[in-house]
Formats: sequence, C-alpha cells, structure tokens
Amino acid sequence: MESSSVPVYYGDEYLTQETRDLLSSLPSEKGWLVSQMYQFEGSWQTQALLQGIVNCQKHFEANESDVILSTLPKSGTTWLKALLFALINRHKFPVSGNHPLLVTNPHSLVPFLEGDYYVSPDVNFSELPSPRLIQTHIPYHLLPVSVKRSSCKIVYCCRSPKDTFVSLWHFGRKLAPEETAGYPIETAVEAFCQGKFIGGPFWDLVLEYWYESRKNPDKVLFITYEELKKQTEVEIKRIAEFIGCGFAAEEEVSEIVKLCSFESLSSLEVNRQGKLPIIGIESNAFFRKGEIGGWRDTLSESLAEVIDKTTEEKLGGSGLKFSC
Ligand code: PAP
Repeated sequence: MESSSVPVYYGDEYLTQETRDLLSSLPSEKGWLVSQMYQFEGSWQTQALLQGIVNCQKHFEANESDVILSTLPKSGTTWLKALLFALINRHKFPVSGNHPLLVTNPHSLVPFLEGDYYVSPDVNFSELPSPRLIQTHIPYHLLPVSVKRSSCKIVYCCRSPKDTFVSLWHFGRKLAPEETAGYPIETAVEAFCQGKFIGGPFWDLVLEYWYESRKNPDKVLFITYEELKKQTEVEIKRIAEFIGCGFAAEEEVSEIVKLCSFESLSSLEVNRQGKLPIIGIESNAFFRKGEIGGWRDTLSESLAEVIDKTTEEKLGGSGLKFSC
C-alpha cells in the first residue's frame, strides 16, 4: 500500500506482475489522491482498478437478467445501489420490515465489479440471487463483451460535472488528508478539465453512455442525479419499468424512496460509524451533503467558469445538458 490511510482501490496490495508489466507500457501522470494514474484505452485509472477492469474483461460472464448500475465516481452510486437493491428485492425484503439497508451500507449489498476483480480474478458472482445487481465505474467501451452482447440492462447515472468534481474533491481530502494536502484546487480543476482525473475524462465517458442510450434505449437507461433528486418517485418508476419490475402500488414507491433518502441513510448507525470491509473506506465518507449545486461552497466563480466552458465545448451538439 502507498499509505495506510489510502483505501485499497488506490493502493497496490493485490497488484500482479502481469499488471505491473502492463502499467510500465502505459502513459502515466502524477495524480491527485494517488501517486500515479494510468491512461488505459482512453480513460484514466488507478493501477488497482485498471487490474480489475482487465480481469473482468477476461473473466466476467453477464447473465441475460443482470442489472448493471454504471456511474462515474461521485455521481450517485451509493444512492442508486440502495434504491436498486430495495427495488429489486422488495418482495423478499419488504420496506416496512427489518430491511437489510437499515443495518448494512449499500456498498456491502451490491458488488463493485472491477473492485472485486482487482482483489481476485476468480470472483464468483454466480451465488448472487437473480436478477444479479452489480455496480461498475467502467467506461462503456471497456465493458466486458458479454455485458454488451447479452440482453442484460444497464442503468447509467451521471451528475453535473461541478458537483461531481466537488464531491470527489472532498472525498479525497477526507480519506487521505496527507496525500491530498499541497495539491491546490486550481490544479485539480485544470486536471479534471483535461480529463486527467480518476475515472476521467468526465465528458467523453458520460457521452459514450448518453449516445448508447439514444441508440439502444432498451439496453441503456440514462438518468441524472439532478432529475433523481428533483423527482425521485418518477425516476424510480422509470427505472423499475426499464428493468422489468414495475410497481403495482404507489405506497411501495414512496416507502423505497423514503428508506433510501439522504436523510434516512446518512442517519443510520451503520453509515455513520466504522469502515467498509476489505476496501477500508469510512462508511460516512459516502454521505456528505447530497445536494444539487453544492459546488457553490467550494468552487470560486472563476473555477466554476473553467468547468462550464469545458462542458460547453464537450457537450455542444450532443443534446445532453446539465441544470447546474
Ligand atoms: P462512489 O461513486 O464513490 O460510490 P457516490 O455515492 O456516487 O460515490 O457519491 C457520493 C455522493 O452522493 C455524495 O455527494 P456530495 O459529496 O455532493 O454530498 C453523497 O452525499 C451523495 N449521496 C449519498 N447518498 C445519497 C442519497 N441517499 N441521496 C442523495 N445523495 C446521496
């Protein structure tokens, strides 16, 4: 590990010689939060997640009934893990009962595809109940072939670039204050806009899923954090229809939305204390503000303009717009 405070996905604990050889052939840059990031087929990754991507490209076999939740980091992953878990399992775990989300962090209920494949190439998801719900941050073009070929469903959620950046900025500073100290926010914004940020380039990778959802709406459902926040019930019903488990009762929808709200999840003991198993990230690091437009507390007007300008340049003509 590079540092004891850095979580497993930013370290090198499980890195194989094969990955080390691959890394030595790739362009790399000094990163923020990690000492090096690697450019792998159009995206910037940590060495750990890169190993996970390569492993799951080789070994992961999608089932026809799988539901894949895809996001860029800090775009609503935790929230959607909770919503999708509650939705898919609502007959097994009625929301009014002793629900697993009341005692388990959403990240421990839904596996992280490339994260698990980083730790071991022999991951076995076959024991997950059907439909399997699996989460990933993998760009569309790097998804395992079987995910694209099978009729499994992909729910993709993105978030306004300024809020995504700011959320990641605070996440890193909370997790690894020493590693991130001395890295000015101006430099981080510049790197983000150049795409040289963990999980980047933001706009190009969001657009891949955007265009795919336009081309193949039965395969990829494209949603945004902002719409999910503004009209959670409408969006969750859309997701339910898409994955083939529409709601019969309005009551059920509102109960799921309430259970998974920021206020509800962030106040639970399990999400306030302790660290997640294996990855070692503090559970409460996934719950900060949960707002639309929260970037205003962190970004100056001029830094916000830098990101807005990049957004205009990158998204112009795509039909995709962010409201904040
Ligand atoms: P990940 O991709 O690393 O898993 P992710 O869950 O996407 O992280 O991002 C965390 C963000 O989602 C935080 O945003 P903030 O920093 O702007 O506050 C977090 O607060 C927010 N979040 C977590 N749970 C919820 C929820 N139930 N409702 C709304 N936002 C949430």
